[in-house]
This record gives sequence, structure tokens and C-alpha cells, in this order.
Amino acid sequence: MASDRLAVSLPESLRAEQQGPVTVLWLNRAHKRNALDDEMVAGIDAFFSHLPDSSAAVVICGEGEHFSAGLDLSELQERDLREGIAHSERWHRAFEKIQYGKVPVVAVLHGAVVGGGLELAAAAHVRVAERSAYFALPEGSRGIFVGGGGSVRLPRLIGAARMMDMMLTGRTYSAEEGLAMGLTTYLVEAGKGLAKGVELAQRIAGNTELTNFAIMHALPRIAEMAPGSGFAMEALIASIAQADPEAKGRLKDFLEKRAPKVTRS
Ligand code: 1HE
Repeated sequence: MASDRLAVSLPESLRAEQQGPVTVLWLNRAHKRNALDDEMVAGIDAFFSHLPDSSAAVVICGEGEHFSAGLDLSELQERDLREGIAHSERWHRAFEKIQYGKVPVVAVLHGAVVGGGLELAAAAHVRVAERSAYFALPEGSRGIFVGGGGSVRLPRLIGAARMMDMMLTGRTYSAEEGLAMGLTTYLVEAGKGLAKGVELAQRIAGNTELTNFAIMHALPRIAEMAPGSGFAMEALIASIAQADPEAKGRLKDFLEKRAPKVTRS
């Protein structure tokens, strides 16, 4: 049944808010610097599994001074080997629902974006950083390893060499450096991140559903394919997208001078 409301209740450490077609998900545990505990990770999984039908894009952001301090380290002491694997797999499942979910996700980053917080950001499709943002992977110095998909996603964003450096030496990158290396694609002044994130999400929400699906689900997979398979897959997806009546209408609008031109942003 179609629903325009979030069909699950979230833990207090998460808060969702609808802004037109955009759903904003807040990490709402500022007193612990939005450290991600089991309940939050389960909540993220549930949120992305039960998005309202009215939601066409999501913005994820953090309350307080920091986006996220990563894994809640207080939970780590209790786990044995098997529980450790299951824990990591729960993060994988939750973040997979972000990356390969129903709608595109914009992450708005500020303050500490570290460890699992950076892994969470890496699962989003667009990243906006405020100038206060900084990026680190303190796992190396804590005697642990990334477990939220970081070793899969981050090398694809910044290269394995940079990730190794971050983990081995504790190197921290600034918001400006994050932009330069492609970790984020927008840099805004303090306090402007959410507005920028929502603006981008609204633009994304204005695309056809099929195009957004192709960009989220086909593009990253084509990018991983051998070129021959990639070209074939691209031709198929392009043809499917063009056949969408919504796409045909949009092309007609352009040809009949009703659609906006491409302008410098
Ligand atoms: C936490 C956590 C946490 C803060 N787990 N409780 N992540 C890290 O190694 C980063 C650890 N955190 C920090 O370095 C700092 O907290 C921050 C730079 C993020 C923020 O500093 P600050 O001065 O604003 O806050 P604070 O005073 O350090 O922390 C406030 C409270 O949050 C304090 O608790 P309180 O009860 O004493 O008030 C902290 O203990 C608590 N807190 N960060 C638990 N991470 C899937 S694998 C992923 C692996 C990882 O993510 S490893 C990286 C872990």
C-alpha cells in the first residue's frame, strides 16, 4: 500500500523530517558526538527499508558539532570473534540500503567525519562538506579495522594509498582537502550545509525515477565492468531510460522550448 509517512519508529538517536519530496535523516546523538551504536545502525537500516513513497531523495546530517565520531567504541569491548563478524555485516546491510536503496542520498558533513562516520558518508551518492568538516580513520590507532564497508568504498573514492596513509599514520584531511581529492563534491560555509544538501536533494527529486535508478544502480556497476560489458550494459540502460514516457515528455518539452536550458551554476 502506498504510504507518505515513515512506516517505522526510529530510536531517539535518529530523527526524520519530511521537507516536500526530501526526507531529512538526522543523527541525533550529539552528546556522544553521533557515535553509531547498534540501535542507530539498526535504525538506519529500518529507515532506508521503509522510506515513505512520497520520498524522492534523502539528506543525512548530524546534530551538534560533529557529523559522526564513528563506531560507538563502548560497545566494542563486549564482542567475540563471531559477534564481531555479525556486527560488521549489520553495518554492511544498513549501508547497502543507502547505496543501493530506493532513492539517492546526500550526506551533509561537518566537524568530525571519522571512522564509521566516514564509512556512512561514503555510502551516500553526493557529499557536501561544511568548512568545519575533517576526515579521519582512527581505526589504525585504536587497534581495529574499518567494518562498515570502508575498505570497499573509500579506495574507490580516494584511492587505496590515501586510505592506507589515513589508517597507518592517523592523517586527518580538512574539508578543503576532501573536496580537492574527490571525497566530497561541494564545500560550503559553516551552517550552510543542510540548505545546500536539501537544495541538491530537491533537484535530484525532480529527475525521473528511472534515471535516478539507473544512476544509483547501473552506473557504479558499469564502472566496475570490463569495458566491453560496460558498453553493452550502458546501451541497454540508455535505451530503457529513453523509452520511459516521462523521458519522452521531457525531451518534447525541450524541443518545444518549454524546458530550461543548461546554465552555469
Ligand atoms: C564516544 C565516541 C565514540 C565520542 N564511541 N563514545 N571513533 C573514534 O576513534 C573517534 C573518537 N572520538 C573523538 O575523537 C572525539 O570524541 C571527537 C573528536 C569526535 C569529538 O571530540 P569532543 O571533544 O567534541 O567530544 P568528547 O568529549 O571526546 O566526547 C563527548 C562524549 O562522546 C564523551 O562521552 P562522555 O560520556 O564522557 O560525555 C565521549 O566518550 C563520547 N564519544 N566519540 C563512544 N566513537 C564499523 S567499524 C568502524 C570503526 C570506527 O568507527 S573506529 C573510530 C572510532
